[in-house]
Amino acid sequence: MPQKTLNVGLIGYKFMGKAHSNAYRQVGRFFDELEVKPVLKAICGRDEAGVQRAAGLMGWEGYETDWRKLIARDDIDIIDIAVPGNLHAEIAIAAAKAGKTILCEKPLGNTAAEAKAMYDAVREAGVKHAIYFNYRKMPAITLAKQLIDEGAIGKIYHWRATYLQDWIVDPNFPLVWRLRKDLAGSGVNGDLNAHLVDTARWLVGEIDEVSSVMETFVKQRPELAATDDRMGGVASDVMGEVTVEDASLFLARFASGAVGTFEASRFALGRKNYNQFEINGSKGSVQFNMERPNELNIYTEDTHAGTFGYRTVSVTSGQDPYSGHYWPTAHNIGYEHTFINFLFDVFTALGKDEMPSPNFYDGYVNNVILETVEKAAETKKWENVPSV
Ligand code: 4PW
Repeated sequence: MPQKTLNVGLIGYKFMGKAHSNAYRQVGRFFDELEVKPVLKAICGRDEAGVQRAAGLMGWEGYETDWRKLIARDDIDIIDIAVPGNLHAEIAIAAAKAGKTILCEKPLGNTAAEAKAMYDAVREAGVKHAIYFNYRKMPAITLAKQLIDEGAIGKIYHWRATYLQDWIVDPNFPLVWRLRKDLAGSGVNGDLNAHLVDTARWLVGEIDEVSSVMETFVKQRPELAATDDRMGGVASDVMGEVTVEDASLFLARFASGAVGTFEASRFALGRKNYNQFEINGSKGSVQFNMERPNELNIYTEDTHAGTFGYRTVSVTSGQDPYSGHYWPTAHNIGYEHTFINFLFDVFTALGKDEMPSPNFYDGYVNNVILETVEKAAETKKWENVPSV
């Protein structure tokens, strides 16, 4: 039985709202040792019929159509922000002033300045905060982190990562919010590189300098007539400007001396959610691909002579991070579990009155790196990542 509960108010009810709602519903069921558990108090969205339907579907006690009203409610402890980036800063700063714990989708801000304002606001208010860099919580990635921390890979030389998708290759795919700078802040840089940057910072360390190239392949698309709760929508017959990049590639030097490559694109036909990285160290390598999320490929030099090569490990056993809370070995888990695991860590931290991780600091540093990547694409020079 939970000893304590915290009431959640979630803003946003489409793709991310669904992922977060599901995680709030599941976390206490699979992680029954949690001492503090979430209550799905209210979900918020502008379209009353849509948000009411989502509330019923996902099991929220009630709904609001104005986020300011949600934040003003005394019975809400946690504000969860799962809306496009243009609203993150305003909502987070208001929630911090109201003394709420804040969980926010990535990227934290649409600009580094917004992210700084958000980080300053939570520190000033003394509230707890976290950012949904959910892939850290994929058991195979957490296992990679453990192996690195134990020294199994040795000194890291290379980080080589791609985040590739292909859902906007069709030039008639409409101008959804992810393709509009005024709403999303950037294209694949904030949407996909943000994840790679977070994983890289977690596994390899801080990034000192970058050089980059960005490209927008399709510069005009049909305006959006109607949106869906995945990543698409219905095209209208009016054309509009694409104001973000379709591809963003960059080279990086890490403070540790390692070097890295990052490639994010939504024009990689055949790659659906190819969030993939390889790390090469002095003693071995690890490789992960989100399209095969339960596996980690591991190479170590201490293998028996004559049997060298990568081994594919099924990261699903009771000894593996998070996995013992779900099913027997090799009864796989997936994308939605990254959010459940994230909330397990968040509620564990809140139960101990500790700051969850990753949090707004990680979000702010991430935004600063992404902005430096944008700058380097413009100057066509190596750019130093400003220290925060
Ligand atoms: O954050 C990213 C999203 O915007 C996700 O990790 C994948 O790409 C899934 O949806 C989009």
